[in-house]
Amino acid sequence: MASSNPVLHRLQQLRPEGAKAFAVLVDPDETPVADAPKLGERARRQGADLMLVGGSLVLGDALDAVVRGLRAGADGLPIVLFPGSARQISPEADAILLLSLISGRNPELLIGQHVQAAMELDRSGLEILPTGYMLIDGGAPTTVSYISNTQPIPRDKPGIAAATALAGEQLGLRLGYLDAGSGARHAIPPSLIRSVRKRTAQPLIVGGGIREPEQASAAAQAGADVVVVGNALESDPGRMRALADAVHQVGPSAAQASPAAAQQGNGGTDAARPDLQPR
Ligand code: 1GP
Repeated sequence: MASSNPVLHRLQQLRPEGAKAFAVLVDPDETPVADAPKLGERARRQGADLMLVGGSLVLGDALDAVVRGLRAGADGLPIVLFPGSARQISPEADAILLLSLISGRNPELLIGQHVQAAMELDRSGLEILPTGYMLIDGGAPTTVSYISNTQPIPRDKPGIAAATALAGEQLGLRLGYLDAGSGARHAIPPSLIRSVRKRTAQPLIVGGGIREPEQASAAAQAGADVVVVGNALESDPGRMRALADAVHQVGPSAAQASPAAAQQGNGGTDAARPDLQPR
């Protein structure tokens, strides 16, 4: 029987399988609608396992059209909304990260926006992924810390990050997301990821300031189940394959990860790519 929460179900399977996923973040304001199918196709071909769509400040009204375009090109890759506000809901996506900004103390982002969005979300048919969202200091103020009017967790305080993530899990949130913010000067230190990973069982998403395959690999090795890259791909889409491979190589060997993929003759590390397609 098909799971009623297919995306969550697959994300929860990553850790027991020892597999790692690579997510491409798409900012709908930076993506012309006409380019979306090409972008979706590139993500599919170059090793992405899912696409996140959103931004702290989405000013345009092309969200539905961008998601439709991505879907046309991405051919089955899950498309998950990563909203900066209650206005960023599109029933065209598969799922939505319902973010509680648990590193901050801004009630709007802990419950206020959620109340505003609740009825629309209920009607949307989107799979809802309740997520403990934690901003970690990335070395300079980012759009998200400014817009959210919250202070990030200091990058040298892994204990605070671990306790915050654990509190989120105890509150019933299903995913954790450690974010240094888009375009962060420094990615999140592996030691901080490791301490959160040690204290929590929920799937852990990590992003912000990851530009090089070595950084993506370090985040996955430290315990990220999903590694997210946005900015670096906007400026250089050509590096997608290397980033995806770096993440997948941290997972199990190709044959263990996906015998089906190996049989289909997918070359290289594509065989180690987890199957995150909704089913
Ligand atoms: C930001 O985690 C994401 O919310 C990705 O960050 O754009 O810096 O890759 P980058």
